[in-house]
Amino acid sequence: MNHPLNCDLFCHVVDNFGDIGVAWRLARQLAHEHGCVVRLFVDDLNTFAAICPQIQPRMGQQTIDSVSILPWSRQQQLDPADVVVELFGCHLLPGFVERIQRLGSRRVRWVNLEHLSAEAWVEGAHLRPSPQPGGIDKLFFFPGFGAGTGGLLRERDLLARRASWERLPSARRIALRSLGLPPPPEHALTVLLFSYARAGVAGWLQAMASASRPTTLWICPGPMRAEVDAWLHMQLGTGQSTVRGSLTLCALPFVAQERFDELLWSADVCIVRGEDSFVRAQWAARPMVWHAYPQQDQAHLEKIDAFLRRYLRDADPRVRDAVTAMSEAWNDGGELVPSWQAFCAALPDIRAHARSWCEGLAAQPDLARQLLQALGVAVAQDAPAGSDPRAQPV
Ligand code: TRH
Repeated sequence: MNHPLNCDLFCHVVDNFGDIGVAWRLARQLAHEHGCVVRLFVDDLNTFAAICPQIQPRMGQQTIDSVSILPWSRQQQLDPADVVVELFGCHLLPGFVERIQRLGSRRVRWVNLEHLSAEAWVEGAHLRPSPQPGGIDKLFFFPGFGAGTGGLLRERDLLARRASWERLPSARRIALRSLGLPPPPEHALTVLLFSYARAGVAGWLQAMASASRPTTLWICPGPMRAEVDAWLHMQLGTGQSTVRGSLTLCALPFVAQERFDELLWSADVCIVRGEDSFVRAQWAARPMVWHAYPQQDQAHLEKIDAFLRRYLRDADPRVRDAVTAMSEAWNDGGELVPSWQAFCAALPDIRAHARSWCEGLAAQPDLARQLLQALGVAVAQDAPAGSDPRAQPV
């Protein structure tokens, strides 16, 4: 065959922004870096519009950034592409599944892209075929942190872009100004807060307000705004800032996903959540606190443990203890102040650790490349500018 690879991506938005956040990143990367013809089927265009403001939720089909975006129901009328990727086990409509089955596995490669976990079992489950009725296999593809997993989403130029941004002294000021935010006071510690609901932050906010070093806290839209408002005894509107002692608090607007990295790069400490912001904080090489998606059966505790064991394997004991204590305190809802103070005291070492972790991760091939390779698609080496990056079905 001599046509660019056609890929269908399917995203069911369960909640929040991570499902579509991951789908949108992968869709763009397949189109831009591998020349794939990508259709992205989404069941919630309103949520999509939050991370991609060009989306018009009332419009049916639309093309943005070389990706065709289609409402979920359109799968009823279309034939499957060469590659069909279900994100996070979302279920395709029966008619579409029947068409995959009719065409067979020589024509359609069917993948379930799973959730990210650092747990060891992932390596055994990655690339396992799951036989489906009709004699076709669905391939389980697991992102992950090591060899034997599908890796992490990382655009080809991401680390170079971050490096140029960091070299530009005015980059942070320009980014903040464009969001209507004042520059932080000189020598302030800057903290980006994008976590799930977490009660009991009053002591932590008070500790930052009473500290000798100024802190600027950028609060992303989400449930933590109410916690902060309760401590402030006022409602901090989007774009507004207020000062309490050494602490400046700013309520951020929701930014387009393309600009989210700049927020992480602007911060000294990133408090992130879920999957995508968690991964981006690692590519930002910033000290971070990860708030894992809370699960009813407490399965997230295993995930946190597995991640910390990997992340801190080569860390010195001070970094290990400080990061572990802060992460546990944030996730289990316990007292934050002692852990936060120890975390801040160890920050230069944690920063150095975050950098070397990021470099180590960057040595593994990125997820989009690994996905195509797992499907037997010939993928160009990191192509020099101007070369033809088109992935083709084999
Ligand atoms: O939003 P999340 O909690 O998403 C998810 C979902 O809960 C999902 O169901 C679950 O499967 C998954 O986590 C584990 O957190 P996450 O993954 O960090 O996704 C947030 C996305 O929103 C990410 O792509 C970054 C983006 N974002 C913006 O584009 N602009 C913003 O201003 C902010 C704060 C985030």
